[in-house]
Amino acid sequence: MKINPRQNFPLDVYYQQRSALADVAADPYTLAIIDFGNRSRFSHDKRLIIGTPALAGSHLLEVWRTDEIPETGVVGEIHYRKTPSLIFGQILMDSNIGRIESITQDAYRQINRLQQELDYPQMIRIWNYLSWINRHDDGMERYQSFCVGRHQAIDTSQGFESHLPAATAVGTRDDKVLIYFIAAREDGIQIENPLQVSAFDYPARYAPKSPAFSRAIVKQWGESKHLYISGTASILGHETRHKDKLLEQLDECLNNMDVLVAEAHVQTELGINDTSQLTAIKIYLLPGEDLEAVLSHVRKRLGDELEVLVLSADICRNDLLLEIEGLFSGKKSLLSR
Ligand code: 3EB
Repeated sequence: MKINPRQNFPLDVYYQQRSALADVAADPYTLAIIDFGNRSRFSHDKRLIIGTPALAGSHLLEVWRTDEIPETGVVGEIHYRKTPSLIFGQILMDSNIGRIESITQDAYRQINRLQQELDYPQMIRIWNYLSWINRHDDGMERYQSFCVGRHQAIDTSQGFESHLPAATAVGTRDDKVLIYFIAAREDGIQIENPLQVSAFDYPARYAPKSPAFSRAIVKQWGESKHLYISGTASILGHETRHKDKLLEQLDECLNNMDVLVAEAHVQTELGINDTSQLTAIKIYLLPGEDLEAVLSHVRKRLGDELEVLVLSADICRNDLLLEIEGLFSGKKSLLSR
């Protein structure tokens, strides 16, 4: 099995057939391999297995590759690989050791310390996979406890809202808290959605401390630009739309993503116009919802060019049936140049 030719950028993200795993894992330039399964765990072959099982796209691996051989290390509970321009880190904690708030606070403090010590101060993109996200502990939904813990741990000095990473926060049905991220020496460009209240400005009823993330980030990696779209839901303003209506929620997510891609293009000359031109999307779908209906609607709307993964997950508001994140890793604009 031949693996894709390397592009000489500080970071390249692409999808590869699962049958190429051995080659990808043996490639010294591989930073990480993202895979999905029943339980969150680290694997010895550079795979990070996320406890949101793949309902569609299970033949694919997401591969992160660099232009310099990364150096591996462990600080506290964080396992990382770094190059001179970026650091990829992952932390896996047991959700039963305490409250989600304190676990989150601990994880984010460790991440923050790592960033300071190794000098990668800019968080670019972060994923949070939380055990039973809709469960109530201490009179609060776990997602809300997560928001409080995160808020306590991050730097909230003047103007911090304009430097927040793109993020995903969804629920698994295992007993883990898994967080992984990419941080850099230099900042990305924040993209917000004019149709949505910025999450960091949400009213307090969604969480006592506001969700600390940007709607999307454009990051320049050498000559290449990436777009990272946060988990995007059927939310207008700050309110959920189309309760209990799966395909209407799907359309609202995709509309929000189209707006973010268009904003990103206007602000950064990204070179793509809408969601169909992204490299890949990950659809987090509530268990029991109609997978085939989602897939056929997505293909009808977006065509066949982009990779579509559908992952089984709980969504942070219990009136949401799905949430979608997006990635553009620069390939198509390069090919069309
Ligand atoms: C939303 O728009 C949906 O708290 O890090 C999406 C992505 C959501 C990230 C987070 C939450 C987070 O509010 C929820």
